[in-house]
Amino acid sequence: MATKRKVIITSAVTGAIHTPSMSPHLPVTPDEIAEAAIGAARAGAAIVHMHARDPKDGRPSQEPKHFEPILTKLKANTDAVINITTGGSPHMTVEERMLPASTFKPELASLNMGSMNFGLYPMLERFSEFQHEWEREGLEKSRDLVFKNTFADIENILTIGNANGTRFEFECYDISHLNNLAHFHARGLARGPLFVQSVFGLLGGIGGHPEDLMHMRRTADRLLGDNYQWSILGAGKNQMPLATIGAAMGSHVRVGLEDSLWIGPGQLAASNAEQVTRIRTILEALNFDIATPDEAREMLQLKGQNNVGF
Ligand code: KMH
Ligand code: ZN
Repeated sequence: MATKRKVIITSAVTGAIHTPSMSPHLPVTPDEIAEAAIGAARAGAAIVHMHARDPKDGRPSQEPKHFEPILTKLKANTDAVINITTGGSPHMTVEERMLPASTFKPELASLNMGSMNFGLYPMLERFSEFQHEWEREGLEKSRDLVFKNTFADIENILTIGNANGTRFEFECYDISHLNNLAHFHARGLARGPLFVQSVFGLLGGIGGHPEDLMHMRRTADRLLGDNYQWSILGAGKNQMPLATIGAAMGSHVRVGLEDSLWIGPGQLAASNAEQVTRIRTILEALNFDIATPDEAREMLQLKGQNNVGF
């Protein structure tokens, strides 16, 4: 009997790109963030990609004390794979950014594969009213900001992750990032199966055109051969169309309010779960199965949720 391909859905729950004033549905407190992730997992996300915020004013935070209540609640209420960010926010130092993943030793952590411009300031044209001054300031400062991910930074994060048995979601925002990943793979520091999250449509990275996706795919095939599992993250309005094209070509998918606040033109998503349900419906209509957390663990060779540090 023919078997259906299993697609891993990742939901990126709160992130650092969007700010609390941009959507009333963006989770901010530890409890809201955990509930949003649990909802996404129940809707079909095998992986939840986690950032934390300071509940005082919703500012992105990499302080372990802000992650701990979220992680504890998630572990008690879902078997989803927990993926902790090492990207944090581009405004933070790499040392700050690494702290939650090195403290909590998750099954999976994100790893950004190159330094880049990270232009969020165009959002100032769409959002003018902010509850907190840090929101406007952060967007404004992104005109003159380098998201720093040098070879030394990447090597550091890989070394810590490898020692803790943490595997990585390799976030590749451009073709050069695939070259960097192939370099670390050849050195034995990035270990397969490589989970390649190709990111489209962020200002500073590759665009969000289907041709960009094709070019990423061809290049990843050429550089990484059979050593990778491919996933698609389209930012903003690219989210659902690129996930659909990618899935039809063999990819896994990532959705979530971190990467887009929207469910349709001019329509805010009411929750992370709503976006997961939308892509799940599309995937099932394409005759794919949705991978369970344990199936994702097997595909990505993860260490298991009993072997984390929380
Ligand atoms: N929102 C993504 C485009 C990270 O957490 O390491 C960036 C991201 C970075 O996910
Ligand atoms: Zn993230």
